[in-house]
Amino acid sequence: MNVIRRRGWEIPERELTPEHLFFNRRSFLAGSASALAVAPAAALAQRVTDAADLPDPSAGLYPAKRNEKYVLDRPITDEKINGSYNNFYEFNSTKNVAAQAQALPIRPWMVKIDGMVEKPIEIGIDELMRKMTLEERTYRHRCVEAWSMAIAWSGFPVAKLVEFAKPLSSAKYLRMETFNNPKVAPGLKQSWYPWPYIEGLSMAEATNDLAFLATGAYGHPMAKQHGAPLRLAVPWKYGFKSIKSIVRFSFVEERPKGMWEALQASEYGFWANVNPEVPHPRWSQASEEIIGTGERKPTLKFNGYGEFVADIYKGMESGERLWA
Ligand SMILES: Nc1nc2c(c(=O)[nH]1)N[C@H]1C(S)=C(S)[C@@H](COP(=O)(O)O)O[C@H]1N2
Ligand SMILES: [Mo]
Repeated sequence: MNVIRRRGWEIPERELTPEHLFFNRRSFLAGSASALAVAPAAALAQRVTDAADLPDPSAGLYPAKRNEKYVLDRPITDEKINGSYNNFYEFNSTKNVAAQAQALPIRPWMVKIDGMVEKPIEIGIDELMRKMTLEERTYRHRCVEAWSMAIAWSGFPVAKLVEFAKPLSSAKYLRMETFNNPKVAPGLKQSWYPWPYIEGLSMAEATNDLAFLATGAYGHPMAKQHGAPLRLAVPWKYGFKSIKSIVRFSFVEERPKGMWEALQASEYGFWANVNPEVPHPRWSQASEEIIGTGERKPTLKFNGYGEFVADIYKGMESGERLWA
Protein backbone atom coordinates (compact mmCIF):
# COMPACT_ATOMS: atom_id res chain seq x y z
CA MET A 1 0.00 0.00 0.00
CA ASN A 2 1.23 3.52 -0.60
CA VAL A 3 1.78 5.59 2.48
CA ILE A 4 0.01 8.89 2.34
CA ARG A 5 1.12 11.65 4.59
CA ARG A 6 -1.87 12.92 6.52
CA ARG A 7 -2.41 16.66 6.85
CA GLY A 8 -3.47 18.00 10.21
CA TRP A 9 -7.05 18.62 9.16
CA GLU A 10 -7.58 15.25 7.58
CA ILE A 11 -10.13 12.99 9.13
CA PRO A 12 -8.72 10.37 11.46
CA GLU A 13 -8.78 6.94 9.83
CA ARG A 14 -11.09 5.48 12.43
CA GLU A 15 -13.82 7.99 11.57
CA LEU A 16 -13.55 7.61 7.86
CA THR A 17 -14.86 4.66 5.95
CA PRO A 18 -13.99 4.58 2.29
CA GLU A 19 -16.81 4.02 -0.16
CA HIS A 20 -14.88 1.36 -1.96
CA LEU A 21 -14.22 -0.64 1.21
CA PHE A 22 -13.14 -3.81 -0.46
CA PHE A 23 -16.20 -5.37 -1.89
CA ASN A 24 -14.03 -8.15 -3.11
CA ARG A 25 -10.89 -8.95 -1.21
CA ARG A 26 -9.30 -10.77 -4.10
CA SER A 27 -9.61 -7.90 -6.51
CA PHE A 28 -8.39 -5.58 -3.80
CA LEU A 29 -5.26 -7.67 -3.38
CA ALA A 30 -4.77 -7.79 -7.13
CA GLY A 31 -5.05 -4.01 -7.17
CA SER A 32 -2.48 -3.37 -4.51
CA ALA A 33 -0.05 -5.76 -6.17
CA SER A 34 -0.29 -3.85 -9.44
CA ALA A 35 1.04 -0.34 -9.86
CA LEU A 36 -2.21 0.88 -8.32
CA ALA A 37 -2.33 3.82 -10.60
CA VAL A 38 0.46 5.87 -9.11
CA ALA A 39 2.69 7.34 -11.79
CA PRO A 40 6.35 8.12 -11.12
CA ALA A 41 6.72 11.69 -9.88
CA ALA A 42 8.74 12.90 -12.86
CA ALA A 43 6.27 11.63 -15.44
CA LEU A 44 3.45 13.13 -13.45
CA ALA A 45 5.11 16.54 -13.20
CA GLN A 46 5.66 16.49 -16.97
CA ARG A 47 2.01 15.78 -17.62
CA VAL A 48 0.90 18.51 -15.24
CA THR A 49 3.05 21.02 -17.17
CA ASP A 50 1.77 19.86 -20.56
CA ALA A 51 -1.81 20.22 -19.49
CA ALA A 52 -1.22 23.61 -17.89
CA ASP A 53 0.19 24.97 -21.18
CA LEU A 54 -3.21 24.98 -22.84
CA PRO A 55 -5.16 28.16 -22.19
CA ASP A 56 -8.73 27.52 -21.05
CA PRO A 57 -10.97 29.14 -23.67
CA SER A 58 -13.76 29.62 -21.12
CA ALA A 59 -11.68 31.54 -18.55
CA GLY A 60 -13.32 34.86 -19.52
CA LEU A 61 -16.76 33.63 -18.43
CA TYR A 62 -15.82 33.77 -14.73
CA PRO A 63 -16.66 34.89 -12.17
CA ALA A 64 -20.35 34.40 -12.92
CA LYS A 65 -23.05 36.35 -11.11
CA ARG A 66 -24.05 34.68 -7.85
CA ASN A 67 -27.61 33.39 -7.45
CA GLU A 68 -28.47 34.52 -3.91
CA LYS A 69 -31.23 31.97 -3.49
CA TYR A 70 -28.87 29.31 -2.18
CA VAL A 71 -27.21 30.36 1.06
CA LEU A 72 -24.79 28.47 3.26
CA ASP A 73 -24.81 27.92 7.01
CA ARG A 74 -21.00 27.67 7.06
CA PRO A 75 -18.02 29.19 5.29
CA ILE A 76 -16.96 28.00 1.86
CA THR A 77 -14.26 25.35 2.22
CA ASP A 78 -10.81 26.70 1.48
CA GLU A 79 -10.01 26.08 -2.17
CA LYS A 80 -6.69 24.38 -1.46
CA ILE A 81 -8.28 21.99 1.00
CA ASN A 82 -11.20 21.20 -1.29
CA GLY A 83 -8.86 20.73 -4.22
CA SER A 84 -6.68 18.22 -2.40
CA TYR A 85 -9.32 15.96 -0.88
CA ASN A 86 -11.25 14.37 -3.72
CA ASN A 87 -12.85 11.20 -4.96
CA PHE A 88 -12.06 10.46 -8.61
CA TYR A 89 -11.72 6.71 -8.95
CA GLU A 90 -10.86 6.93 -12.65
CA PHE A 91 -7.44 8.16 -11.47
CA ASN A 92 -7.05 6.40 -8.14
CA SER A 93 -9.08 5.49 -5.11
CA THR A 94 -7.30 7.68 -2.56
CA LYS A 95 -8.17 11.27 -1.71
CA ASN A 96 -4.79 12.32 -3.12
CA VAL A 97 -5.85 12.35 -6.72
CA ALA A 98 -5.42 16.00 -7.73
CA ALA A 99 -1.96 15.74 -9.30
CA GLN A 100 -2.88 12.68 -11.34
CA ALA A 101 -6.13 14.25 -12.50
CA GLN A 102 -4.15 17.02 -14.24
CA ALA A 103 -3.42 14.49 -17.01
CA LEU A 104 -7.02 14.71 -18.24
CA PRO A 105 -7.19 16.66 -21.52
CA ILE A 106 -10.30 18.85 -21.32
CA ARG A 107 -10.17 20.41 -24.80
CA PRO A 108 -11.52 19.45 -27.19
CA TRP A 109 -14.33 18.02 -25.05
CA MET A 110 -17.35 16.70 -26.88
CA VAL A 111 -20.64 16.06 -25.13
CA LYS A 112 -23.18 13.68 -26.66
CA ILE A 113 -26.87 14.18 -26.09
CA ASP A 114 -28.87 11.20 -27.27
CA GLY A 115 -31.55 8.63 -26.53
CA MET A 116 -35.17 9.77 -26.51
CA VAL A 117 -34.64 13.27 -27.86
CA GLU A 118 -36.00 15.07 -30.91
CA LYS A 119 -32.53 15.05 -32.47
CA PRO A 120 -29.36 13.49 -31.01
CA ILE A 121 -26.35 15.80 -31.15
CA GLU A 122 -22.73 16.05 -30.22
CA ILE A 123 -21.59 19.46 -29.06
CA GLY A 124 -18.28 20.91 -27.87
CA ILE A 125 -18.19 22.12 -24.27
CA ASP A 126 -17.47 25.73 -25.26
CA GLU A 127 -20.38 25.85 -27.68
CA LEU A 128 -22.64 24.30 -25.04
CA MET A 129 -21.53 26.92 -22.50
CA ARG A 130 -22.26 29.70 -25.00
CA LYS A 131 -25.84 28.48 -25.17
CA MET A 132 -26.21 28.68 -21.39
CA THR A 133 -26.00 31.59 -18.97
CA LEU A 134 -23.52 30.78 -16.24
CA GLU A 135 -24.40 31.60 -12.65
CA GLU A 136 -22.64 31.00 -9.35
CA ARG A 137 -24.23 29.01 -6.52
CA THR A 138 -22.92 28.14 -3.08
CA TYR A 139 -23.74 24.53 -2.22
CA ARG A 140 -22.86 22.07 0.51
CA HIS A 141 -22.02 18.47 -0.35
CA ARG A 142 -22.08 15.44 1.90
CA CYS A 143 -20.18 12.30 1.00
CA VAL A 144 -21.49 8.94 2.19
CA GLU A 145 -18.05 8.54 3.80
CA ALA A 146 -19.24 11.16 6.37
CA TRP A 147 -17.20 14.17 5.32
CA SER A 148 -18.62 17.34 3.84
CA MET A 149 -17.52 20.51 2.10
CA ALA A 150 -19.00 23.80 0.91
CA ILE A 151 -18.18 25.29 -2.47
CA ALA A 152 -19.13 28.04 -4.91
CA TRP A 153 -19.88 26.33 -8.22
CA SER A 154 -20.44 28.12 -11.50
CA GLY A 155 -22.58 26.55 -14.16
CA PHE A 156 -26.20 26.15 -15.19
CA PRO A 157 -29.21 24.13 -14.02
CA VAL A 158 -29.61 20.61 -15.44
CA ALA A 159 -33.11 21.83 -16.40
CA LYS A 160 -31.50 24.14 -18.99
CA LEU A 161 -29.70 21.21 -20.59
CA VAL A 162 -32.97 19.27 -20.64
CA GLU A 163 -34.68 22.21 -22.33
CA PHE A 164 -31.89 22.38 -24.90
CA ALA A 165 -32.01 18.60 -25.53
CA LYS A 166 -35.79 18.52 -26.17
CA PRO A 167 -36.49 15.04 -24.78
CA LEU A 168 -39.57 13.11 -25.91
CA SER A 169 -42.34 12.85 -23.34
CA SER A 170 -41.64 9.12 -23.04
CA ALA A 171 -38.18 9.80 -21.50
CA LYS A 172 -38.23 8.94 -17.79
CA TYR A 173 -34.60 9.17 -16.72
CA LEU A 174 -31.47 11.08 -17.56
CA ARG A 175 -28.41 8.84 -17.78
CA MET A 176 -24.95 10.46 -17.55
CA GLU A 177 -21.59 8.97 -18.42
CA THR A 178 -17.96 9.91 -17.60
CA PHE A 179 -15.03 9.67 -20.04
CA ASN A 180 -13.48 6.21 -20.22
CA ASN A 181 -9.89 6.43 -21.44
CA PRO A 182 -7.49 4.18 -19.52
CA LYS A 183 -4.49 5.78 -21.26
CA VAL A 184 -5.22 8.99 -19.37
CA ALA A 185 -6.74 7.65 -16.16
CA PRO A 186 -5.14 4.44 -14.89
CA GLY A 187 -7.93 3.63 -12.43
CA LEU A 188 -9.93 2.71 -15.53
CA LYS A 189 -7.66 -0.30 -15.95
CA GLN A 190 -8.96 -1.70 -12.67
CA SER A 191 -11.35 -4.08 -14.27
CA TRP A 192 -13.28 -4.99 -11.13
CA TYR A 193 -14.99 -1.58 -11.27
CA PRO A 194 -17.92 -1.47 -13.68
CA TRP A 195 -16.61 1.39 -15.84
CA PRO A 196 -17.54 3.80 -17.23
CA TYR A 197 -18.86 5.80 -14.29
CA ILE A 198 -22.60 6.16 -14.84
CA GLU A 199 -25.13 8.16 -12.89
CA GLY A 200 -28.85 8.68 -13.35
CA LEU A 201 -31.60 11.04 -12.28
CA SER A 202 -35.35 10.74 -12.70
CA MET A 203 -36.75 13.53 -14.88
CA ALA A 204 -38.32 15.10 -11.75
CA GLU A 205 -34.92 15.17 -10.08
CA ALA A 206 -33.15 16.44 -13.20
CA THR A 207 -35.57 19.32 -13.73
CA ASN A 208 -35.58 20.42 -10.10
CA ASP A 209 -33.84 23.79 -9.89
CA LEU A 210 -31.20 22.54 -7.43
CA ALA A 211 -29.80 19.98 -9.90
CA PHE A 212 -26.84 21.83 -11.35
CA LEU A 213 -24.17 21.27 -13.97
CA ALA A 214 -20.95 22.88 -12.84
CA THR A 215 -18.28 24.12 -15.23
CA GLY A 216 -16.43 26.29 -12.75
CA ALA A 217 -15.68 26.67 -9.06
CA TYR A 218 -14.17 29.40 -6.92
CA GLY A 219 -14.73 31.98 -9.66
CA HIS A 220 -12.76 30.26 -12.42
CA PRO A 221 -12.91 27.16 -14.61
CA MET A 222 -13.25 24.09 -12.43
CA ALA A 223 -10.12 22.23 -11.32
CA LYS A 224 -9.76 18.86 -13.01
CA GLN A 225 -9.95 16.96 -9.74
CA HIS A 226 -13.47 18.37 -9.24
CA GLY A 227 -14.58 16.93 -12.59
CA ALA A 228 -13.73 19.48 -15.29
CA PRO A 229 -15.02 20.48 -17.70
CA LEU A 230 -18.57 19.46 -16.73
CA ARG A 231 -19.84 17.77 -13.56
CA LEU A 232 -23.14 17.24 -11.85
CA ALA A 233 -23.88 18.87 -8.47
CA VAL A 234 -26.91 17.46 -6.60
CA PRO A 235 -26.36 18.66 -3.03
CA TRP A 236 -29.33 16.83 -1.47
CA LYS A 237 -27.83 13.50 -2.48
CA TYR A 238 -24.70 11.72 -1.32
CA GLY A 239 -21.49 12.73 -3.09
CA PHE A 240 -21.26 9.59 -5.19
CA LYS A 241 -24.28 10.80 -7.20
CA SER A 242 -22.43 13.90 -8.47
CA ILE A 243 -20.76 12.43 -11.55
CA LYS A 244 -17.63 14.17 -12.87
CA SER A 245 -16.20 14.90 -16.33
CA ILE A 246 -19.39 14.03 -18.21
CA VAL A 247 -19.23 13.09 -21.91
CA ARG A 248 -22.74 11.87 -22.52
CA PHE A 249 -26.33 12.58 -21.52
CA SER A 250 -28.92 10.03 -22.63
CA PHE A 251 -32.65 10.34 -22.14
CA VAL A 252 -33.96 6.87 -21.43
CA GLU A 253 -37.03 4.96 -20.38
CA GLU A 254 -35.32 2.40 -18.19
CA ARG A 255 -33.77 3.35 -14.87
CA PRO A 256 -30.00 3.66 -15.31
CA LYS A 257 -27.71 1.72 -13.03
CA GLY A 258 -25.03 3.98 -11.55
CA MET A 259 -21.46 2.80 -11.13
CA TRP A 260 -21.78 2.41 -7.37
CA GLU A 261 -25.12 0.68 -7.64
CA ALA A 262 -23.65 -1.75 -10.16
CA LEU A 263 -20.81 -2.43 -7.72
CA GLN A 264 -22.85 -2.81 -4.55
CA ALA A 265 -26.61 -2.29 -4.93
CA SER A 266 -27.33 -3.03 -1.26
CA GLU A 267 -25.27 0.01 -0.19
CA TYR A 268 -25.62 2.52 -3.03
CA GLY A 269 -29.15 2.58 -4.38
CA PHE A 270 -30.54 4.65 -7.21
CA TRP A 271 -32.33 7.23 -5.05
CA ALA A 272 -29.72 7.60 -2.30
CA ASN A 273 -30.80 10.91 -0.79
CA VAL A 274 -29.03 12.05 2.36
CA ASN A 275 -30.75 10.76 5.49
CA PRO A 276 -28.89 10.77 8.82
CA GLU A 277 -31.46 8.37 10.29
CA VAL A 278 -30.63 5.59 7.90
CA PRO A 279 -27.14 4.28 8.54
CA HIS A 280 -25.04 2.91 5.75
CA PRO A 281 -24.96 -0.86 6.34
CA ARG A 282 -21.41 -0.51 7.67
CA TRP A 283 -21.34 2.88 9.46
CA SER A 284 -23.48 5.71 10.85
CA GLN A 285 -24.64 8.69 8.79
CA ALA A 286 -25.70 10.76 11.83
CA SER A 287 -22.96 13.38 11.62
CA GLU A 288 -20.29 14.63 9.27
CA GLU A 289 -16.84 16.13 9.49
CA ILE A 290 -16.37 19.37 7.58
CA ILE A 291 -13.04 18.95 5.81
CA GLY A 292 -10.42 21.47 6.80
CA THR A 293 -12.03 22.36 10.12
CA GLY A 294 -11.95 19.29 12.36
CA GLU A 295 -15.54 20.26 13.17
CA ARG A 296 -18.34 17.67 13.33
CA LYS A 297 -21.94 18.64 12.67
CA PRO A 298 -25.15 16.64 12.71
CA THR A 299 -26.19 15.68 9.19
CA LEU A 300 -29.54 16.97 8.00
CA LYS A 301 -32.18 15.10 6.04
CA PHE A 302 -31.82 15.83 2.31
CA ASN A 303 -28.59 17.48 3.46
CA GLY A 304 -30.73 20.45 4.55
CA TYR A 305 -32.28 20.94 1.08
CA GLY A 306 -35.68 19.37 1.87
CA GLU A 307 -37.57 22.61 1.19
CA PHE A 308 -36.46 22.40 -2.45
CA VAL A 309 -36.62 18.68 -3.13
CA ALA A 310 -38.74 16.74 -0.61
CA ASP A 311 -41.83 17.10 -2.85
CA ILE A 312 -40.17 15.08 -5.61
CA TYR A 313 -40.28 12.03 -3.36
CA LYS A 314 -43.81 12.46 -1.95
CA GLY A 315 -45.75 9.25 -2.08
CA MET A 316 -42.68 7.20 -2.92
CA GLU A 317 -41.69 6.45 0.66
CA SER A 318 -43.41 3.11 0.85
CA GLY A 319 -42.68 1.75 -2.60
CA GLU A 320 -39.14 2.92 -3.18
CA ARG A 321 -35.95 2.89 -1.17
CA LEU A 322 -35.15 6.61 -1.00
CA TRP A 323 -32.01 6.42 1.07
CA ALA A 324 -28.57 5.14 0.25
N1 LIG B 1 -16.55 10.18 -12.56
C1 LIG B 1 -16.53 10.21 -11.23
N2 LIG B 1 -17.37 11.03 -10.59
C2 LIG B 1 -17.39 11.07 -9.23
C3 LIG B 1 -16.57 10.20 -8.46
C4 LIG B 1 -15.68 9.34 -9.17
O1 LIG B 1 -14.92 8.55 -8.59
N3 LIG B 1 -15.69 9.38 -10.55
N4 LIG B 1 -16.65 10.19 -7.09
C5 LIG B 1 -17.89 10.70 -6.51
C6 LIG B 1 -17.83 10.84 -5.07
S1 LIG B 1 -17.91 9.43 -4.15
C7 LIG B 1 -17.79 12.07 -4.45
S2 LIG B 1 -17.87 12.22 -2.78
C8 LIG B 1 -17.65 13.32 -5.26
C9 LIG B 1 -16.45 14.12 -4.76
O2 LIG B 1 -16.37 15.35 -5.41
P1 LIG B 1 -15.14 16.32 -5.07
O3 LIG B 1 -13.89 15.53 -5.23
O4 LIG B 1 -15.26 17.45 -6.06
O5 LIG B 1 -15.35 16.78 -3.64
O6 LIG B 1 -17.49 13.06 -6.64
C10 LIG B 1 -18.31 12.02 -7.15
N5 LIG B 1 -18.22 11.94 -8.60
MO1 LIG C 1 -18.48 10.11 -1.99
